[in-house]
Amino acid sequence: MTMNLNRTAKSSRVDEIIKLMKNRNIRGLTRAISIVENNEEAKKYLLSDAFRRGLNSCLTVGFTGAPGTGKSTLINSVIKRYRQAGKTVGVIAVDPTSPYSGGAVLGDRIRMQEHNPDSGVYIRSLASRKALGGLSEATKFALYLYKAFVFDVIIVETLGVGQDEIDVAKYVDVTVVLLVPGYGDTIQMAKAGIMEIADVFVINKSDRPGADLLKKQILNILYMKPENERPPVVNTIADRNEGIDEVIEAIELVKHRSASDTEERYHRRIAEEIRSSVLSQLTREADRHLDKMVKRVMNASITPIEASEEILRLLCNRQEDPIDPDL
Ligand SMILES: Nc1nc2c(ncn2[C@@H]2O[C@H](COP(=O)(O)OP(=O)(O)O)[C@@H](O)[C@H]2O)c(=O)[nH]1
Ligand SMILES: [Mg+2]
Repeated sequence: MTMNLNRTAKSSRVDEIIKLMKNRNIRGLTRAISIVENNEEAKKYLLSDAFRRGLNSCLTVGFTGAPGTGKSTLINSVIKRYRQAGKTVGVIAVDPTSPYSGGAVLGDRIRMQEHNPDSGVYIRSLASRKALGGLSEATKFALYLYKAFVFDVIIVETLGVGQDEIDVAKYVDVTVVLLVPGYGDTIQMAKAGIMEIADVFVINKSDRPGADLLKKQILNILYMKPENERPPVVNTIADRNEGIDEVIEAIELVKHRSASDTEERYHRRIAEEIRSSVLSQLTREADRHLDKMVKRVMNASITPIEASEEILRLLCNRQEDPIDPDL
């Protein structure tokens, strides 16, 4: 009885959020993101609804680069330009310290600077607590929700360290990589696999010495790519609003480059989503057996490999409706 009541309460809450989202009431988006962040059970209904209704016509752009390269500053300038063109903009800031508000208080995770939702801009930073699947999964889910809410442009600012950048690049249409002169960046990015994910290179802080040299180095590396696949390289001085139109033009150019590429990317993205969903569910299920198995390995009754095989057997036997492999 109690169970049923709970379930009814839960689904009416989900329905209400979905309704708010459909009416483009920002409270719906805010609540949906909180549910996803807290990893509540209701998240799967919200995400499935968001995926069904989400528009692929929203342009999604990731801004990535080491901390301090000027991502937040550049994004602020880009937002202003898009607003001047009458476009709505949603921003997902994975870095909670991003200065999108003059008076931003750390811990106040909903920030709207000179931008606020009534003005067509919504900015939210994601909690950086460790979630299953990492921050990139939270980002991906937030992207679903933003697309369902519908913005003309959706911007993701990543933290600028580690694997998350490369993961996030899979979920956005265009990845903009920021570099600044004088840090030996070319070597760093070659190491981090950044060259592969960049659709546009921005050399920010071009007021500093070495900007031209860095541009030359990047162009040299890109020279090997066919011209129609070569990422544009743009110089900017973000805190003076210089080069912003060129950044937007470069983003548009990449977005419209080739329909077949877009199709292929979409295919890869869906494959990745299915796989990561399968893996995270499997991980969750497998974790339930871990303690028991660790003990058995420590008692020397089985080896870790045998333990993993036994867990897989347990998971397979749980399956109630085996799917016909020929289907
Ligand atoms: N000299 C110079 N400083 C800049 C430029 N763009 C941003 N900054 C400064 O660089 C610092 C880091 O910028 P921020 O946008 O927070 O970097 P993020 O960590 O990549 O988001 C701030 O103090 C900015 O004012 C630029 O083009 N030239
Ligand atoms: Mg920032």
